[in-house]
Amino acid sequence: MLTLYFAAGRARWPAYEAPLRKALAEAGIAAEVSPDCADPAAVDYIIFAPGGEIEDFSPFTRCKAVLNLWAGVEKIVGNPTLTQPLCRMVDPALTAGMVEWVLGHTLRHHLGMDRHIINPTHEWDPTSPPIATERPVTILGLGALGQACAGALQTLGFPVTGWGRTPKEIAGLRCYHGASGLKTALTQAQIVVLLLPNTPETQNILNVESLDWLADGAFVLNPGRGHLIDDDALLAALDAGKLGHATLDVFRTEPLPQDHRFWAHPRVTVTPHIAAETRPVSASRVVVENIRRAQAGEPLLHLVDRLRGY
Ligand code: NDP
Ligand code: OXD
Repeated sequence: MLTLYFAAGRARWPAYEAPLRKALAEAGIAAEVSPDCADPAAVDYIIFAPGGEIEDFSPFTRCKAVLNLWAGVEKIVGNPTLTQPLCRMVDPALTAGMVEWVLGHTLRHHLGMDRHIINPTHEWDPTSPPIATERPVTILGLGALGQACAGALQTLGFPVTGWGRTPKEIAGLRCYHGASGLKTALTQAQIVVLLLPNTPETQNILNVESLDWLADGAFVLNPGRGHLIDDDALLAALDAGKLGHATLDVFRTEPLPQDHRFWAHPRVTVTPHIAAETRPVSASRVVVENIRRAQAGEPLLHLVDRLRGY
């Protein structure tokens, strides 16, 4: 009988209890799963989320893996007490949510929907937007989420360019990588979507210099992490008319402080870190599959590289 410690916050336990037990039963794994932990040395696996119960992992001497419910791991990856393997979340339902958020906000800006939804003077302006094939989109980050969003945007006809750390060949996608590829990937992009993790290398990737490479009037969508953008540079580019709009889901400080300029800026849309949520039913299956793998001596899925930070 395995012992699983649900250290992902008591508030989440009611939503996860039944899906986890069901997924364990379906996988034929005998396990006790609980949000209580009487004996850390008896725990086989930790199901974790930031803001949960654990800061010091050292008493969990028998633990074979820490299974994060979040895709982003910046809040745990540098924890010096964590010596166990760490897996991040790749959840098909979370991915679906991200695709919908990115498609929705891309289409809003692409079609210029605000002009018609907010039209207090009843202006009759029959200007048509370009069609998708005329609107280049660049996605920074070609991981689980970036690739899913790229595929969905391509299906609608957008020419999509992607950028990551390592070289990639993905059908229909122009892929660039590394510092040298960033300028090419961003140059003349009309919409840029940030789906990078927060690591020391990715902080402020959109800054005074790189914002200037975008097409005039470009739109920025950031469902990745707030640290990817130099906020002052973004606001300056909006104020100068270089950018058309920024739709931001993630921020350096969350909740976004009430006095932050993003709230009041007419060309910034704030969404409250809701682009994509881990969903208990599908995420429980992912967690349990990793427990099955670890017990069978098979490689873990979505293992975090602690040195790379994602
Ligand atoms: P992945 O780990 O699958 O992908 C990360 C991508 O970023 C990879 O393509 C990787 O390149 C690239 N990358 C990392 N570091 C660099 C670098 N220094 N230079 C260039 N590219 C780099 O992550 P996911 O796609 O699953 O998630 C991405 C992020 O989305 C998460 O880390 C999280 O911050 C955010 N997120 C936000 C949510 C929300 O609700 N707002 C919900 C879920 C996630 P390579 O492929 O070469 O390794
Ligand atoms: C995540 C997130 O990383 O919700 O999963 O941002």
